[in-house]
Amino acid sequence: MKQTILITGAAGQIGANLVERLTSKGHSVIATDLKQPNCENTAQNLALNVMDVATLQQIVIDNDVTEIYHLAAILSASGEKSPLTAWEINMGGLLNVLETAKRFNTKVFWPSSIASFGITTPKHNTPQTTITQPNTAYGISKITGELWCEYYYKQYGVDVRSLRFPGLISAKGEPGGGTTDYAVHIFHAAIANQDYTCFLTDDTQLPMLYIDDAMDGIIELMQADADEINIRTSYNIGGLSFTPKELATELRNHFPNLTVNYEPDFRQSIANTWPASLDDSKAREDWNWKPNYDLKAMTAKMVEILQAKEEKQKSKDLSSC
Ligand code: AKB
Repeated sequence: MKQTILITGAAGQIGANLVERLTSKGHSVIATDLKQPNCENTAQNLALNVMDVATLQQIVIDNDVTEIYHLAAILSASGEKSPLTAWEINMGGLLNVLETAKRFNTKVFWPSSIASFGITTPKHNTPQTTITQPNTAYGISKITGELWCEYYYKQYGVDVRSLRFPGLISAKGEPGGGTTDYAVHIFHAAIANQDYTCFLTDDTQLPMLYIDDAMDGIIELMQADADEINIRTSYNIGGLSFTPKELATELRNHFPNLTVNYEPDFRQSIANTWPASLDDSKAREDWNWKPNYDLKAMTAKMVEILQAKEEKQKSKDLSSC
């Protein structure tokens, strides 16, 4: 069924890909971001500060919005630089969206993160329900957000659904301010024939997911019957799990001369508190979650897309000479 969908944070990594996926499915999409985004095939592109609940609600009223995908957030590394701002934006934005959903009966998607876990959480095959004592401001906002989602569902019947995303790898939409961003940056360096300096150690194993799998996960979760959704905090979803060294080795199958140096910075201490891999069996059981990309397939796809983009840019540059 055709939905009227409001996306916040539409210019970000998840947003840019989700706008494309949802418009291609024929939905009417209103793309919003702090600065007016420039997304293609949308009904509207609007500037929206998620802290401004009046404007948020006016957009919902004016357009009869049926679903909100609330993606605007400050990620882990940026959050450690300004913890209180991360808390205000991440929590304030989510509560504004949940209040709006309660008032106007809209369905909500909100991404949580592996940052909801902490150093006391079992690191390997991290269970769905386990110790959640996050060590970052971003993580505190994510685990609290999960509890608010469940609260709004139980108290007010708000149909809010969520996934705990690992690091996302995409050729479109740059990640910004995260700890897993290295896994995208390294591709750009390889394509440009440059050395790459990684801000994590070579053996830091983290869960990751290719963007097409992440998009499938969102769409499948949102399309599932409400009675199949047994978790109203947030579902673990896993796909890949690798170290920078393993990714570099796979990339060398495409770029044999790639050199990677390792200079861990403050992001290392964030990564050290996160899981290495996730148990996503609840998502598999409840709504048939199944990722399609392994490390080899993801790397080949990223290289194919980025090389095609580069070729296109080169011929554009040539024709404008
Ligand atoms: C980050 O690195 O902050 C994000 C995340 C795992 O939530 N990509």
